[in-house]
Amino acid sequence: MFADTDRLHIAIQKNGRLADYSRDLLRDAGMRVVKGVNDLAARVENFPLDLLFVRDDDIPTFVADGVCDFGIVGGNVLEEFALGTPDAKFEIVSRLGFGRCTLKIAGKDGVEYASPASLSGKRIATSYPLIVNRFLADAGVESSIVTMNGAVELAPRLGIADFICDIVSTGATLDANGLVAFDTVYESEAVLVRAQRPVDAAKAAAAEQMLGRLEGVLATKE
Ligand code: PRT
Ligand code: ZN
Repeated sequence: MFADTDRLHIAIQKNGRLADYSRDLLRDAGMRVVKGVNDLAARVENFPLDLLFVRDDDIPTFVADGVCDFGIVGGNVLEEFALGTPDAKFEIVSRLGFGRCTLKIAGKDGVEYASPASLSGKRIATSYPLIVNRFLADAGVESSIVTMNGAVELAPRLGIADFICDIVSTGATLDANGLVAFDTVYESEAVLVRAQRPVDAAKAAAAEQMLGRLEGVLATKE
């Protein structure tokens, strides 16, 4: 399927918080998705577009490497990738208004936090070490970052870290773990990201047409 270079390719999350929204956005833009030959990919029957279903973490790589022309991914995931891959060639085309969440510094209820300076010399557990590192550098604070790929909210109780920096939406997870949010590190929502590489005229025209339709859908949701 991906040898078919005449068609546009968009990477979207296979399962998870962005998956349904991403499919709905494409559907609302008039893309009729037909079932794929496998569960990794699907074809749009009325537009030269193929969908690739992947883990959200892989979407920036697919776009930056030019395997896909577009991707829909959380701004937080894209930002972490961009900080680690400064030469990556991509651009954010639109903010999509779903998947909103905030990366927050949190700690045990009762821990003292007045400003980022309170993090000095402390251990911070997070899945977003580069975003946290930038936050600390901007504040001129030195802390040690403990990178965890999941269950970050358990770190203070396990004695692995003094603070965490994790995604918060309702705050229920922090609550359930006896944690309190102290500071905001990054505000996120899903974004449409585009590879920056030359494509032929037909593909470029299809891309513009798709972007026009997506903008139309987004405009009705503002
Ligand atoms: O399988 P795959 O790797 O593709 O998915 P994933 O499990 O890594 O990601 P997924 O589906 O959980 O999240 C995808 C994207 O949704 C994230 O990268 C964010 O951009 C966005 N998003 C929006 C969130 C949340 N809201 C959110 N609440 N991602 C995660 N959470 C977590 C949060 O960390 C907490 O543990 O959900 C839990 C509940 O949050 P509260 O505050 O409502 O309790
Ligand atoms: Zn993921």
